Amino acid sequence: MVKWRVMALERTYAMVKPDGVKRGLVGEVLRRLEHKGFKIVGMKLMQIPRATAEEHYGEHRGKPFFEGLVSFITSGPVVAMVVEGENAIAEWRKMMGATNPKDAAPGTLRGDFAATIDENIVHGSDAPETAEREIGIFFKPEELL
Ligand code: IDP
Repeated sequence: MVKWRVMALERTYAMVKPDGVKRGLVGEVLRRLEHKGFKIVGMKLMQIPRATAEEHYGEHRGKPFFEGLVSFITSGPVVAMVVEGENAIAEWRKMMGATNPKDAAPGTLRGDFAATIDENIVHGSDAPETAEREIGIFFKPEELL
């Protein structure tokens, strides 16, 4: 039986979190994205305002780690990116590795570089609707080239 794999050209929101920027991992993240063949269509270094962080992580509001998460993500500059490629959403999530670095496979960014769930280096949208929402939070249409 022939199995068809549906490929889709997608855009996802990718971010190097403050710990990744502080630890000098921006180049490593970009290297992996470019080697994978992804196109960077938007990119900026920014300090996320608190209200933006609360909106971005809105689904976690009310959870015990929410305040810590917002404090952490606003604690220093991040590199915000829009990445385009075939199945970019799922592929970038694979490259990141599991949310908890203890479960992240070797060869993934979190598996190779992160130690704790609170500071796990990178972010990536988890679904097409999330990607659209997150890209809209961080980028104006004219910032995507
Ligand atoms: P993701 O970053 O892999 O998409 P999410 O579930 O969206 O994971 O959670 C967002 C971020 O919140 C995670 O990257 C992690 O830093 C933090 N987080 C998620 N769950 C926990 C938890 O149980 N304790 C502490 N931090 C958490």
